[in-house]
Formats: sequence, structure tokens, C-alpha cells
Amino acid sequence: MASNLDLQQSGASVAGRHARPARSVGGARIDSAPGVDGSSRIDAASRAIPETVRFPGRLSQPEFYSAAYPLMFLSRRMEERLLELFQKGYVKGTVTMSAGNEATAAGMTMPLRPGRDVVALLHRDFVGHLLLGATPYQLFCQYMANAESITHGREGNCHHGDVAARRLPMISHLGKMPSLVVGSTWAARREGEDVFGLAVIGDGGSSTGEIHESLNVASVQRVPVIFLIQNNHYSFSTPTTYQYHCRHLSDRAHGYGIKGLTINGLDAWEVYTTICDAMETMQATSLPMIIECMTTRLYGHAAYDKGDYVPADKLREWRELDPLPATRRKLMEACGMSEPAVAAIEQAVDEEVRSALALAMPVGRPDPMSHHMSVFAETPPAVVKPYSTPRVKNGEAVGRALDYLLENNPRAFLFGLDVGVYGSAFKTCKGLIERHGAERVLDMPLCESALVGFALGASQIGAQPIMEFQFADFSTEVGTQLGMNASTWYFRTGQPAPLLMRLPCGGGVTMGAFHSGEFEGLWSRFPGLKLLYPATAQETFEALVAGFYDPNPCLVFEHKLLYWSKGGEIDFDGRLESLWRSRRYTEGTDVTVVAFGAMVHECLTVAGRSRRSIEVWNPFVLQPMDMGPILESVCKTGRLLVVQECGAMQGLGDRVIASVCREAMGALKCAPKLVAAPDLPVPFAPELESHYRPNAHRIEAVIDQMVRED
Ligand SMILES: Cc1ncc(C[n+]2csc(CCOP(=O)(O)OP(=O)(O)O)c2C)c(N)n1
Ligand SMILES: [Mg+2]
Repeated sequence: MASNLDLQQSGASVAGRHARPARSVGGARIDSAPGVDGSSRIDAASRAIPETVRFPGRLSQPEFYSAAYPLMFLSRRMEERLLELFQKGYVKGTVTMSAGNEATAAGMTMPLRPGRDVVALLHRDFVGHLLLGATPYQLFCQYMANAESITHGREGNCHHGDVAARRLPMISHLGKMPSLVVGSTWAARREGEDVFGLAVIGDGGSSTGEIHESLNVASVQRVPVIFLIQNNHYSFSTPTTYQYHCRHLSDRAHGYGIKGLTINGLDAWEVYTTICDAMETMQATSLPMIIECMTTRLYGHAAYDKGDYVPADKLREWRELDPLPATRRKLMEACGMSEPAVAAIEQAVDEEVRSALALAMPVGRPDPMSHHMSVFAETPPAVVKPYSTPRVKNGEAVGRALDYLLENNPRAFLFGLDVGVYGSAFKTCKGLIERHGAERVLDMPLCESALVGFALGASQIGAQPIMEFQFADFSTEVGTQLGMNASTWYFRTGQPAPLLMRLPCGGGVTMGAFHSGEFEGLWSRFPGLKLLYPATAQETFEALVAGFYDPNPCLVFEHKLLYWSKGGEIDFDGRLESLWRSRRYTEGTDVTVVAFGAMVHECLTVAGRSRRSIEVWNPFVLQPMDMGPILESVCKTGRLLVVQECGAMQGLGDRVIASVCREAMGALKCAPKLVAAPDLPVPFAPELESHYRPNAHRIEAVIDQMVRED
């Protein structure tokens, strides 16, 4: 813990050491902005952020105010400039002003240790970014989306952070970041680190489902995260009377078996000391807490909103309570500081704003021709431990792969619903908890979206999550978290997001519309996800291993019907690179048949009995799909049939056909055909379902027709 003396020695006796990151504009700190190419990533250990006087050491009031006020003033001044720049067209997107919220944002951030504690800030936490290491220059660049912007222009405004320093970048979808904080904090503490989390949410965002999910997971798993609710009485134009019915939002803590407090968010010292106290409490209990800060919003929701729906007397009252002048008065009282001394600080801040802006304004625009934009982190070629086993069923191959991954990767963990003692709904995880322990095979609450967020957060700390969806159908619960947050993570932050997601899928098991879907078509619509769909025991093992070691979010579709009905030997030589390829099962000259999942076996039945010469392929890697070998095959046979289990509009068959038409139209002897289910939900009764699902008989008839046609 530093003393007053330290503060004086640092040469920042007025602004305090907290102000230092904000002062270091230009030069080295700008170079260290996270880059997508990975070359300029910040190494958390070598960051220039000073180990400031933070929890468990507490600042005295003079220390606190002399550190907080200049940063709050800097935040206000910068946002005023950003608003002007927006009106002049220099700032893109919008500006969501923090004015009125600076005391909450500064007080909650001051106790955190950058690079250690995990935090997800929101759109009114500008000062929090400054406090935790973002420089004014970087922030101006970010808002102007220029070539030096923190996200390299790939994302805008407040959607930035510093993953290596554990400041996770917000996404627009409110309520989605806290689960990441829970996952990161959990993963870091599992490694023995003394870490806390801070997850921020507004009164509006507090109504989202995932806030409940995240609080519940944090509470069940005993993860010390502060859920800080910034209650500024409005969600855009919606007053809190239309948002919730309880007295205080913190009252909800009771439902999670945790502590909740509502405090005055306009008093920076009160916020700061409450957070310090909370950290001490959480150190003892390991439980999360809810801290609701009653705060204000002095502008409209964003640059485009006048906020004229706020009654005039309320706005007048809020202006009178403006935390900036209030903190200024406290600074003078606590430090015995004169008016000219405070004015000198403000002048220095103004000068800093001017010089940061003068540096940022001439920075060029990002050049789309030379700008590196990739949605996937590169997969370095690697060789891992080989594995082989005599014949096993496909379902058992899943268990073998999971066992192999847990055995060889101490930071891997398997989690989901009923994967522990029960061994998962299809028993694919049987025995894993006995072999690897409850610390690594975790039964989690029923909340798929927060679980994906949890996995994404954990992955940023070096943990290697393997998540099981009980059924692929429940993946529709995670549209935002997987399809927008995890999938874009590398693009936005330059950091890999290595997640392995297992989706038991498909019909033929008489389980109806909500337990029989495949969903590979849906998930292929989100750039940044990799999709694998194995059909044999060998492929099942390979898909899980490939997906696990890949630095991107990977979804493995496991057809449930094949768990019991199919099997084979597994012989894996350890070379990962060679796994990412399409699979050919038979050679033929009459027709190329491309099949997905369980349809592979229907097609192989046909190939085995038909008098036609049929070449059966499984793309296996559905995204990014390598069409090269399939195109070659079609050029040889001149005919293409695609077979998928799901409805014509729901799968990837049309995409394969479109690609062949684009690239090899001239080689086709007849129009390509698609055998698919009708576009209906999967019907329940066995008679209806077997009529709905494509089968060998239909496939054979279409092949005969295609070969007869020319
Ligand atoms: C899930 C979701 N729905 C809608 C929006 C659009 N939106 C952006 S900010 C906002 C208001 C948020 O209010 P609150 O959580 O109280 O935060 P405040 O802006 O008041 O700080 C809305 C509706 C969003 N970002 N996320
Ligand atoms: Mg609000």
C-alpha cells in the first residue's frame, strides 16, 4: 500500500498516481494498443500501468479525491469535445455521455487492480477506461474510428477494452457481458489468483434474462463478482416505473442468497469505500454481491437524443446534484486545496485534452486495402499425443475424446447440464467426473446463454472450456452470446476465443420438434464460428480434438442417432492440421453425393447396393467449408446430389449447390439435386418422422433419375 509519501515521490501530488495512465498520451502506450494481427498485443505483465494504491490498501480521502477528481474532470471535458466532434462529423456512430455518472464510474473502478481484476464497463463509464489504462489519445482515436483506434476501426465508440489487461470490451447487447466477467474471474481464481470481478449494468439492462443467469451462476459457483447497477432512473426514454416493480433493484440479491446494497452513486467516496468493503466481504464469502448506485444522466440517452421527456424539475434537481462540482468541493475540503490550485489542475487537464486531440485529429483513416480484417485467429500447425482404440460406438468416441482432452490439458474443463454424476443425457460423459473430478467436470445451472458467456470469459484467462448443449435445439438460446459475442471476439479484440461447443443433434429418435433439430445451417450464418459435423467414430474423435485445439469458437454437431447405431476404430496420429478436411468414403464416376451427418450412412447404403458408381463425400468442416475436393469430384462425375436431413431452407445443401454452379457449371451434365426434408418442424410420431426424414430409398431414386436424365 502506498502512502502520501509515495504519491509525492511519484511527482503527481495533486493528480495522484491514478492519473498517470491518462497522462501518457502518444509514444509507447499508443503502440501497445491491442492488434488483431497479434503482433502488438499488450502483455499484461509488462504493462506500464503503475501498481496503484488499490484494494486491499485503501486510499485516504485526500488521496482518493486528488486521484479521482482530475480523472472525472478529464472524462467530462473529453466527452464534451467528443460531442462537438460528433456534431461536426468527426466522431462516428454516437456518443453516450457519462455526465452525471462520473462519481459512480470513478468510485467503482478505483479499487480495481488493472491486469488482475476483471471488469466489463458500460457506455457511461468513460472515466473507468481512463482510470484503468486507456489514454485520451487512444479514446479520441477510437471514437473517430481512425487508423489508430483501439479496435483499429473494427468496432466503434464505447465498444473497446483491453482483454490482456482484463478490461473486457462491451457489446451493444446489454446484459451479455457479466457472464464473461463471472467466467474470467472463476478461471483466474481456479488458478489460485486473488481476483475480483466487476460487472456493470444499467437499470434497463437489469431486466435482461442473462443478468439473472449470470448472478445465479456466480452465486452457485461462488465467484466474487460485484454486479454494479447504475440506476440513473431512465433506460433511454423509459423511466424505471416501467422497468421494474421492486423497491430497490438490489433487493433481488435475496433471491440469489447474496448481499445487496443501494447507495448514493453521486458520492464518489461512498461508491469507492462500498466497493472496497465489498471486496473484503467477498474475500471471506466468495459470493457475488449486487451494489445499486443511484446516479443521474445529465444529457439525453445519446448524442441524437435531447432527453426532453425527462421532466424539467427532475433535470434541474439532477443538475444541482452534478457529481463533478460536488467532488471538486470535496477535493478542496479534504486536501485543504485552494481555488487556484484546483483551477491549475483543470487547466492542466484541458491542456492534456487539447494535446491528445491535436495528436489524434491528423491520424489517417483506416485503409480498407491494407487493413488486416480476419474473423478467425490463425491455427498454428501442431502435433499432439496420438490415440488409438479398437472399435467403439460413436457415442463412446465422444467420451474417449473428452477423456483424452481432459487428461492431456490440465486447464481444460467440461461443463453443461447433467454432465457430472449422470454422465450427460446421452451418457457420452459417463465416468469423466470420477476420472477428472468435480472441479473439471461441472454440472451447471440451466442457462445456456450465460454458460457460453462464462466459457468465453474463462477462455480469456487461459482456461479451455468444453461445453455440452444437452440438445442442439437449446443452442437457439445463445444467439447473441455465441453468434455475436464469441464469434466476433477475435475480429474485435485481436484475442483468440478457443471454445469447444458440443451439440447432440438430429432426428430419427422420436423426440419431436424441440429435440431433433440439427441447426448447422443456422450457425453457419455467423462469421467467426467453425463448424464440424462428423459421421463416424473416427471423425467424432477427430472433430472434438480439432475443435478443442483450435483458437476459435468451434461447434461440433454430434448426430444422436449415430451415438448407438454406428461405430468403428479410432486411430489418430496426433497431427491436427490434417483433420480440417472433407472426407470421401467411396470412389465413383457417375455421381458425386455430398451428405451431412446421419445422411452419410443413408448414402453409403445406396452406394453399396446401387448399380451406379457413386462417390460419397462428407464436407465434415462445414465452416469454413473447403469446396476444392468436392468441386474436383463433380468435375469428374458431372453430377451433384446433396443430401441433408433438415428442411431444404434450413441446411447447407443449397450453399454447396450454389458453389458448384458458380465454380463448375460447365462440368455439370444435369442440374444438381437436393434431397432434404420438407420445411417443417420435425414431426413427433414415428410414422410422420420417418416420412419426413430423407432415406436411402429416396436418395437412390433421385440418383437413378439423374443418371437416366442425360
Ligand atoms: C438487449 C438490448 N436491447 C436494446 C438495446 C438498445 N439500447 C441501448 S442503450 C439502451 C438503454 C439502456 O438503459 P440502461 O440499462 O438503464 O442504461 P443507461 O443508458 O441508462 O445508462 C437501450 C434500450 C440494447 N443495447 N441491448
Ligand atoms: Mg438507465
